[in-house]
Amino acid sequence: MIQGLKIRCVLALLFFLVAATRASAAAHGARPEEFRSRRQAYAVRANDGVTILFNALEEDLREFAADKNFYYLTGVALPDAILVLSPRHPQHKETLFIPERDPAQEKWTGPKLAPGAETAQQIGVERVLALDRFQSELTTLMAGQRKVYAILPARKRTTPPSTQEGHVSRLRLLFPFAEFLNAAPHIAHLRMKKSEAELSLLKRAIQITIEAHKATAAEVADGRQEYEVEAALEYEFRRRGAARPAFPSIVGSGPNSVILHYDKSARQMQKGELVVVDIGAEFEEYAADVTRTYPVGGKFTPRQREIYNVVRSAQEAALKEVKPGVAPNKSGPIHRAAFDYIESHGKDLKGNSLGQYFIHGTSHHLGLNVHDVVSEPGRPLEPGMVITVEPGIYIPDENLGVRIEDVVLITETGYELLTKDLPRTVEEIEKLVAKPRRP
Ligand SMILES: [Mn+2]
Repeated sequence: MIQGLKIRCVLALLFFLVAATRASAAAHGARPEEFRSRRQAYAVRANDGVTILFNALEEDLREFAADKNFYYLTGVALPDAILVLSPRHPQHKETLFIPERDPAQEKWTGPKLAPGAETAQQIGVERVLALDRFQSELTTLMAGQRKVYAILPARKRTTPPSTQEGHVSRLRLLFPFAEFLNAAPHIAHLRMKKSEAELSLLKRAIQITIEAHKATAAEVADGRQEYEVEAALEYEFRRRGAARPAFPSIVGSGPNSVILHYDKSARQMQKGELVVVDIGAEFEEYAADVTRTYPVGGKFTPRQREIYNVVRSAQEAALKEVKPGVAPNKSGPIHRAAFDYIESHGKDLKGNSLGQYFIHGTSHHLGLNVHDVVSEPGRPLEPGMVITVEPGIYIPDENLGVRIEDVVLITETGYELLTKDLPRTVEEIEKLVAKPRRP
């Protein structure tokens, strides 16, 4: 009996260890093998050249964050790192270049990964070499190749050039005879469909955002400042494990409720106003994006209720159109349904229809970026894609703005509402705001 018990204990311990390991792998989302398979899937699309990706970050970022394309293919956010994919090279298909460790610097900023086999093993990349070998190795990896895939600037050039542009111009000098092609749409093509591991991170970011909405709605009170609501929301993000807000939080009351991207949060709220709260937590690089509109003081006026319900029904009409095969852009049926509903219900103070006050699109993709990448405009939805559905009406003459934004995962037959745990009806919203708030 004792022996058996011991074995059972050992088995239980083993099981626990296995479970714990799996849990921690799950907690960190995708494992190295998944990042490797993403690189392989990418290389199939861009197999006629060498891809060079910089983990390039722009100066205006508050803290170091990953370049999302770079992160998507590597799972690491290492400053100054460069990934080279060379599918046609006889030996080396993937090489990551990272800076050598700097013990003096590490006293300030903590230990870093070192170039070498150990790091390669750990992150699952074939080779990890020191950054100062980049130029000489690249010449070898490029041998016989004419095409270079890199992230080419999407919009017109900025002055001074972005970090990414600077890197790419130096590459052009290095390989004056190469043909430069854009890697971005190929990575975007893959990024648009989320894997199970990605969905678990995205759902976590969304759940944190929902909890923040619920915990903070009661802060929307007469005489309070918008920044108090913002602070409470971001406190809830961080204490639930989010790294940061995925974008500047929008808390816009009264006249600010009609400004789509108002992010100053510097106004005192007054009873009888509406507040648009458009927020998203970032969890392990994945962004949520969920909007609710709350009445200050806890009661919608009859007019606010009327407009709110037009937006809510427009959202329902839009959701009915969400399924594989439709384009989620402004010319597709999702936006059309939302717009048509708004255009045909309710009036402004002059008796005009309300379509003119719905000035943005209904949907965007959501993922590593809050407005996630698209490989080509109007690409139809497929199972595994994640989009927002967010109609709104903004009437400046009435200081009346309403936006309701939810997130859906496209399934084989339609969609799954990922934000179902956050109330949307007038009555539920009023109840949330009326909850006792912290002193
Ligand atoms: Mn949005």
